[in-house]
Amino acid sequence: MNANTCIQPPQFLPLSPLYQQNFHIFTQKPQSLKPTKKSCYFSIRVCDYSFKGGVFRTQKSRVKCSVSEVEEQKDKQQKVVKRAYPFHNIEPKWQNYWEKNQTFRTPDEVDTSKPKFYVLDMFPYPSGAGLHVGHPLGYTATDILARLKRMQGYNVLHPMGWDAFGLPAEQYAIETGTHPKITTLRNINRFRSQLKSLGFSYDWDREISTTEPQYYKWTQWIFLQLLKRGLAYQAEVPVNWCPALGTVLANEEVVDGVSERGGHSVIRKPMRQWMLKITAYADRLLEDLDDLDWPESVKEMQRNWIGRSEGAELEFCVLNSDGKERDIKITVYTTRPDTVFGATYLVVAPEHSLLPSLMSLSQRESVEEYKDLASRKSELERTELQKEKTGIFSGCYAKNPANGEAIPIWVADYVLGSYGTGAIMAVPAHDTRDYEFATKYDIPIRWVVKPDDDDFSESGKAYEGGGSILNSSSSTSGLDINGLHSNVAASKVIEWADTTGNGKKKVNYKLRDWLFARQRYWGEPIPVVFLQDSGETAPILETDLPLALPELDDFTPTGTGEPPLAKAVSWVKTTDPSSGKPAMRETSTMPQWAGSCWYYLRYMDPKNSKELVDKTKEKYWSPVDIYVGGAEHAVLHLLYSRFWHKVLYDIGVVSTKEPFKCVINQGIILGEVQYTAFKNPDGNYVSADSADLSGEIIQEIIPEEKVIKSGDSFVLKGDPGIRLIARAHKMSKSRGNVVNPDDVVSEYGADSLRLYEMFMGPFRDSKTWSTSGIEGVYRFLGRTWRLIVGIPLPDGTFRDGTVAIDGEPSFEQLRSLHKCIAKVTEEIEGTRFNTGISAMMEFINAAYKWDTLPRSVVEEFVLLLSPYAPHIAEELWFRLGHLNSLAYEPFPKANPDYLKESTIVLPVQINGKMRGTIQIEEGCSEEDAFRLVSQDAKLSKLLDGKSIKKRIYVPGKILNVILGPQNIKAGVR
Ligand code: ANZ
Repeated sequence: MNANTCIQPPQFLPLSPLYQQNFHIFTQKPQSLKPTKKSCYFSIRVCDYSFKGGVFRTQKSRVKCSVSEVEEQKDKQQKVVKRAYPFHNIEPKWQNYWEKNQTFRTPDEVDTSKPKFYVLDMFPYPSGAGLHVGHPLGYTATDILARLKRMQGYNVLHPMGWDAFGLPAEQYAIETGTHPKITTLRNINRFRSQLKSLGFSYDWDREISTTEPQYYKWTQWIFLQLLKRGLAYQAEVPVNWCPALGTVLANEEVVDGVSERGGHSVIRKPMRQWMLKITAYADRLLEDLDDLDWPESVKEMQRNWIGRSEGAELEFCVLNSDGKERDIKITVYTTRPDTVFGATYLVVAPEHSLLPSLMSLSQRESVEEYKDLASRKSELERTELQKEKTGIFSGCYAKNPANGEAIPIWVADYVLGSYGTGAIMAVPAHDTRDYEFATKYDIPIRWVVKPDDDDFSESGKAYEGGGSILNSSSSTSGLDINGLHSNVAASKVIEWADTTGNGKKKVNYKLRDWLFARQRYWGEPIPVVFLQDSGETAPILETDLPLALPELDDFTPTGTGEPPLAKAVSWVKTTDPSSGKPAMRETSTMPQWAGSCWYYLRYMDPKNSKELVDKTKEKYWSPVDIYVGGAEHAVLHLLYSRFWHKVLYDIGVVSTKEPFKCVINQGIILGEVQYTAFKNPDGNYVSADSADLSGEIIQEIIPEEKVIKSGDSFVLKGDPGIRLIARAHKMSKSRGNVVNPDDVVSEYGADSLRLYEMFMGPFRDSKTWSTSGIEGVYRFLGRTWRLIVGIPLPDGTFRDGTVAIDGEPSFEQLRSLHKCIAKVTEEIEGTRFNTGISAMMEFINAAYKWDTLPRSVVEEFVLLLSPYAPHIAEELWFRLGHLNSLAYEPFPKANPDYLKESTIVLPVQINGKMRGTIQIEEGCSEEDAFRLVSQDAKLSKLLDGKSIKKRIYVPGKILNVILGPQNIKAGVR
């Protein structure tokens, strides 16, 4: 490279778009220019840059510039002047360096004697909107951990990929005809380049996408293993069917019972679907939760979702119109067998299989009508406690086995067909839903449980607790539980039911089998065929995987309820691979959850064409040590992947029972706080506490600069009597409060964005975005830069090296440093990233007061900063004279000698002037303090060979050494 070439344009130029162009920049400050009188042009000194052969060539000359050109340049330079440090040069430089040098590549074969650390982000769905500021929150945290662990000598696995099948790309295809593959690829490219611009240390060689056939080959393979073990089966299940659109809709496409697109009515219609038997793993999924280092709230949500309940199934014989027993029995599931004498009616769900044989002729029409109505409601709507209960009498009775009473059988949608047995014995005295229902339809209420601690009174609501049993004895059935406590009574009823053939003990789960099919195009094809003659199901051969998604131009619904894949006629028509008989392919695809169930395994061995993951690699890297993502995945994603992982464990593919040792949920980032003032219709402000919000009132958004804090409230600066409402909202396009990370990066740099997101507050909490907050961390980085590199030169640029010196650090400097090391390390390891940053800020504040900046101290600090702000840290490291990246430098270790709190930093003066400090123990004598001064490398030099006139010592506060007069002349000042 010769003298007038450089790899990059000068640092005060705008970034990338200019990289490929030739241009000139002013070397004369436009602010200082005055136009020549005779023309409207300026004659100005410039430096010409041309981009050739990958380098910029420079040549100095003079050009004529128009007024507007000069104005534009003034604007640019003003912006440049505002930059606290040249992040716009540093960041792309180090991103290129890392990429070129494959700095973060985790080799396929690692030294397995070293400890491992697998830190994983929940991989994103690459939406068309690009990255939002919520993404970098989790990604920065994992990146800090990954960088720390690399520096601590671990082999680190830190990958990224794309959960790229899904509805939006398909809907976009329906609207525009653009193939989902194209949209997905475009979005992935955008996400990737945005992530790279934030300097995350991912091993990009391990990138995966769930939509790649080489990836979904293994998703399909897992499905075949499930099928082989009877864990995948087909069943008739209700789906959201929209007759007007002629398609099945996903739950998220149905809003308030109508289709999101077009507002057409949607009904629940049974269709043959693939199901996965997750219920077979319910107990293990529950038990193994206990040992996981996960948020308690997430574990509790999973426990509730699995919803294990212990109770009994009891049989109620159906009676015919003259009261005789028919040979149909209704089995109910109850968790309160102790209340059986209080069962005054039965309820069957509208979809109960026995209902057709129960309805009396006179009730048939109304029951059918009711069934139709119920089919339009979601399960959530049906079970909502506040909703008024509805139902219809079936026209038929059953016998309560405990007391022989004939009780009516009702049909009501608050009982779900999919839980328990789809039928209940209703005990209105002790179940709120039954109480409301019985009161509405005038059904008898019989109290059978008396609370222990209360005077019993038949109050206007159900009593749901336990107590002693009353009204519960029958000579016909031989069952008598009167006076027993609920628990004992329940066991006795189960025992009685068991011996008399009226029922048995039963454990139930809320967890249902997983509906594993979508009537969609953009998903993994299910690798089975149906024989044309028998309709029998046959798996495709494992050697034929992947079963690739066929190309399709038309993604619109078929109108018949058949999935869009049915349109790929030549693909659908096939032969059974084992018998050679004609067969049809399955046209439903897998749900979006499928690909994300096991991706963490593929990262361990992403290119293996023979196995899902190599056993040795899996054994080394499993389990994921830290998994970070949003709390919205607390249940489904985490439960589904735990289920698949356990199946893979059972078949020997993985070596651990659980996939994720530790899960952390990052908080959400809300938009900037908005201040609202209220005005009367006459236009005068009214305080928020006195505003009548139900009356006519005008709301006005007040800009931040017109607001001040007063106590716990916010008030108008101009009129502190007017209290405002301060509220942060979820970021959304419609509110216009979305912050785009690209804008933040171009204005403040990626390091500031990373640092700010970590500094906003505790990692797990919700936080509000604040522009002044990002300016704060940006200033901190600027201060750090200026401390180490020095102040800018007159033209705004910085020198190449640093201002650090090679001298020995003082005790005080080492103490500041080691306190900072201890705090930063402890806080990163405890994922309290915000307080780690505060410690670094304190260090920089302290360092600004020092006379010297010893290199050894600065270098350690730069290493400490590097996981948080890697670009600036790499550049400082480079300027401190290191040729290689700091990514694998040993992370500093705190020396406990410098952390002792019983020691005091004693300022030392010589002839009344501050010359340094020494570290003394509390209660240290003057003699000992002076001895430490004479042993201190820097201070002892100032005393060398000098006579001492006197010493002034204020214990624990100061030591002043006064030298004889001849020494003053000698210039010890
Ligand atoms: C009689 C009874 C008396 C009940 C009482 C409760 C209190 P968990 O804990 O959720 O399992 N139930 C059973 N199957 C149902 C279904 N398919 N749809 C709606 N409700 C159903 O709750 C079990 C209880 O929920 C069962 O115990 C049953 O009502 C009701 F004082 O039976 B119980």
